Amino acid sequence: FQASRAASLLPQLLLRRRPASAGAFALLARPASSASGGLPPLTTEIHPGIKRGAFSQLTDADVSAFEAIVGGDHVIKDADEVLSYNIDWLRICRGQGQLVLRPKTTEEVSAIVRHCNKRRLAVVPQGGNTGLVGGSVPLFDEIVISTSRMNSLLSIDPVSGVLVAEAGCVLEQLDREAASQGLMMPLDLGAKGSCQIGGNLATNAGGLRLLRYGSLRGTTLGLEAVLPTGQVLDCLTTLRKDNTGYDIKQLLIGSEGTLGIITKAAILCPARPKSVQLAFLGLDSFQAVLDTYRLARRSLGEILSAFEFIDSESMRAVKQNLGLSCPLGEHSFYVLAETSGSNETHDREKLDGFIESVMSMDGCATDGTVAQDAGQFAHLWSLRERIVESLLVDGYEYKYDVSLPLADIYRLVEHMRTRLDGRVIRTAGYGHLGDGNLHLNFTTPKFDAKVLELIEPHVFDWVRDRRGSVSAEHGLGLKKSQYIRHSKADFAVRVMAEVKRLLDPNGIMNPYKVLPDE
Ligand code: FAD
Ligand code: 2HG
Ligand code: ZN
Repeated sequence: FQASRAASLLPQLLLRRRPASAGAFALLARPASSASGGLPPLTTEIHPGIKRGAFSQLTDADVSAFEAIVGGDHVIKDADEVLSYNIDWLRICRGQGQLVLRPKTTEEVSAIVRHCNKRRLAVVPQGGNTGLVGGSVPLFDEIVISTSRMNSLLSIDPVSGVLVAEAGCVLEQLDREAASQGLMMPLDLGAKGSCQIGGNLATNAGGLRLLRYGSLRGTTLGLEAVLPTGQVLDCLTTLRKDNTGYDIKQLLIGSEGTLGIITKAAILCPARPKSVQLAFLGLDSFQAVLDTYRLARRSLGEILSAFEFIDSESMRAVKQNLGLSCPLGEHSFYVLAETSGSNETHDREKLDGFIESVMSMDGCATDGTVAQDAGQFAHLWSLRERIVESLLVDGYEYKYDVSLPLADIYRLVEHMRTRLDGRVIRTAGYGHLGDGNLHLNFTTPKFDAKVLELIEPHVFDWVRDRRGSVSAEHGLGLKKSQYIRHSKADFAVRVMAEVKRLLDPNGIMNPYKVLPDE
């Protein structure tokens, strides 16, 4: 698997073999060697302004009631065991929860929540705990309700492509089950080995192939959830078309655990592609990235399944911090363009045509290679998927996930690079170009309040001024909730608060998240 210069690329294309399937995306573990290895500070120390809501304190009688519902083995009280449920994946939030409940059924979730609502006990729903905005862990003593034991696949219909599963099913496992029926899950992300479908729905996760398969708002046909009062909302239809009244399930999708606990979902799975190809290109300007994307849309059309970009700083992070090798030389930008289709000969002709045009167009890609087997396919994807993990090795990470008009996407990175010059280890920009979604990250050896002051709210203001979104796909959680008005009209936020009050009159469901302080 050699780096191929422009001149040698086309002959190589004629010889390549292609992977039969989309390869395996293993769980991206959080690096143990991260400089932020110790316990993160308590979130309440970082955010002293947030005051505990007027919730009750947990009593022995509450614990006994929970034990009666889920069984003693599924009530975690041991402080060491509870700790991992209090800390987020990025290790920048640490809550003070004392209790974790691990229900098995919707009825158990309902009984727990009913009790909590009656007693005014605050709760946090938690899936795989891979969320990146501090939404999945407590701040104070909220009770964690983990969906991990609710992990049964309920049905897959190979004809309609509808899969029905409990919320705690891990995405990668569902994808394997779907594969056994010639189907695939419509979303894929680096955390697929740990994140759960309930968590994906709660965050409306986007991921690597949204450009092709669309958002979970479109592919979710039905959903069951336990509302903050303990009532079960049964919208678990498997129909493609159902225009009877308001689509209440959409309220739960993307609500980040603040409106209820998703317990089951029906997802429409596309057919698994028979042929998947991956081109990896080196480019020397962001304009070239945009031109290449335009060309990809035109020449690859319906088979284009991902178009991701990586800047040189992000590439340096995976090389330096994880020791991964890049098959191309140094470039300002890299692009992964993937196709998924049903006819290898046809797809291959299209990809060859695309690469030929890209390489011959002045100012477009100057270097490139194509995955020739499943191993190369997985390796090329790991250069993109493992950036998130590699940045953590630097020490402390300041993470932003924004939507912007394509023309502005990289201007923001350049602007911030200048602003933070000399103060950070790196300013890295990468993301889902096809979705207009930039992942902008800054790293320092350890937390630096001055750096944070230079970033926030400046970066959010910059995005607002260009009518972008301050959260493209990770959600608002705890970290971005105060900036919701940068992307939503004041009245829209008031309507959201009314909806929250209607469904959660006591405010017990994931407090302090998503909506700003009153
Ligand atoms: P958690 O982290 O446990 O929870 C996330 C939020 O959802 C919390 O607010 C929680 O309270 C709530 N929640 C969880 N389960 C439920 C439930 N059953 N009912 C109600 N609320 C619930 N995101 C993207 O959009 N695209 C990506 O490409 C992407 N890549 C990632 C790569 C890595 C390596 C990592 C670590 C994260 C990535 N993410 C990405 C972040 C993403 O939000 C999560 O990976 C995933 O969707 C969260 O699922 P989870 O089960 O881990 O949820
Ligand atoms: C990805 O696309 C994830 O890799 C994580 O959404 C992005 O952490 C990030 O910046
Ligand atoms: Zn992403």
